[in-house]
Amino acid sequence: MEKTLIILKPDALQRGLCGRIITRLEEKGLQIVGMKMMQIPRALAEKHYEMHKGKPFYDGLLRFMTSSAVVVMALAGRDAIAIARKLMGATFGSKAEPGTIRGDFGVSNVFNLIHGSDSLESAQRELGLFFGAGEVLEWTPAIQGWVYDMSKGQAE
Ligand code: 3AN
Repeated sequence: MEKTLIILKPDALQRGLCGRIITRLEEKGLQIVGMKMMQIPRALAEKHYEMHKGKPFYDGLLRFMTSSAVVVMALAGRDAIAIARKLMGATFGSKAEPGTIRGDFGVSNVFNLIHGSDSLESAQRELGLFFGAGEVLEWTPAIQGWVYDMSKGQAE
């Protein structure tokens, strides 16, 4: 199964929205395979957002992401990366469609509640940054055969 890195950003925790956001991800059928809380150290935030270095919003983004506790999750599922991105909605809360996490819970273009990896390459890189050996678990949900058609030996 494909895996993606999700971060519930400081505003999600400060506003008490973690439960509702995680519920949406779980209800869709994405499987939690790793989850922990942390306050992201500056050096880790720099690595995570290295592609944005030099952009006008970079310093503010790093200050925000390191300002308070976050929840970091590894989610697994068929097409988990694209599915999570769709559930999140567009980057800016002001533009995100209703029905998406950012569209329903936020208006800010900076405090946008959630991060999700944007490609297979990013997911592998980001999971490696935030999770150490043994922190992402292999487990099979008992209901997997009702979430996916497994009759051909793979999730469909
Ligand atoms: P997304 O999180 O939707 O993948 P990216 O990867 O383009 O968005 O940007 C990473 C993060 O940088 C966003 N989550 C957002 O918090 C912030 N960001 C991106 N563009 C801007 C901008 N123009 N102004 C302020 N913050 C921005």
